[in-house]
Amino acid sequence: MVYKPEDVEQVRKDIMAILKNKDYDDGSIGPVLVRLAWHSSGTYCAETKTGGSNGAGMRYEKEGGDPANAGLQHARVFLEPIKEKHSWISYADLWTLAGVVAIEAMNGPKIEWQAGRTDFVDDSNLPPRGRLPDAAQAADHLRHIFYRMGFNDQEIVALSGAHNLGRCHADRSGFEGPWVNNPTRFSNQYYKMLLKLKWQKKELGRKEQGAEWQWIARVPGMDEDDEPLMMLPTDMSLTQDDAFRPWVEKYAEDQELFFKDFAAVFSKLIELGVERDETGIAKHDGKKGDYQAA
Ligand code: ZEM
Repeated sequence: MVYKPEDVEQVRKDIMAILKNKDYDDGSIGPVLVRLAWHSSGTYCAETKTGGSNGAGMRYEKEGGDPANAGLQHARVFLEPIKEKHSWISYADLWTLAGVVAIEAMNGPKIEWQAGRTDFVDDSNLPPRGRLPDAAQAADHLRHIFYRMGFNDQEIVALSGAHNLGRCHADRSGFEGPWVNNPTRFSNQYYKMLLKLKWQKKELGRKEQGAEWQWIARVPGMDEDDEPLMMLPTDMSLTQDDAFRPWVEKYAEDQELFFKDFAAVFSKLIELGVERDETGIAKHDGKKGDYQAA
């Protein structure tokens, strides 16, 4: 056993205690913690067995300072007092656990989480930039990125349902606004909104950030002055692709199915590349791998 169960329980409680924050975004740091867990894992390449949550490479500028990770320093700073209090836990374990605890606390499903990641990486063996998805693109790009990690079409649509949570920030990604009306409560609203609302293109003109335009819509009853809901070009591509769309429809209809599939795929995401030895510690031999093959 890597950690004592009662110690992990205490970390979970300490994460729960910092989630509500009235001065931050929509009143919760939960969404940005979920994004931290995802970006720490989403660098994985199944072919070269490089990247993934083991190692916590975002501690280094080369990965942490990647424009794709803009804003995640806030999540890491929020977790720092917990790391200081429980210095035995690795950052790699803490960041993935925080995502899981946040989803559960925001009314989402229970997600299986296992310990054992280590902070073995340093500046010399980080995955290259460019492995995370680019929101300005479409279905082909999503397949290119997520197939590399070992996901299929159904899993891509299920994972995208995390956009029920949180928002885009003009000063981070260049996109702006929340996907749903209550972005701190996990649900299948994202899929419902994708199918139900009348989406219109809005020019953003943030070319240097790769955010030239996005989709916006208002739910009936919303004022012209209210902040509209938004969708990224990649979000909308899920409704425009023949293999993705049936899953959007299923998840919009059946929240229970979405929760079940999301729990499975999120735990698969945070396990990518984490192979444990007989003591439960994640191995990293050979993980220095071929980082040329991004
Ligand atoms: Zn996101 N995501 N994401 N995502 N994401 C953003 C925010 C959040 C994409 C993407 O470009 C963006 C997944 C998949 C994909 C979350 C979770 C997960 C933002 C806004 C962008 C631009 C960042 C900002 O400005 O702060 C793309 C293209 C994806 C491909 C499908 C997956 C998978 C996720 C988890 C399972 C979350 C929770 C947020 C909200 C963060 C926050 O700060 O509120």
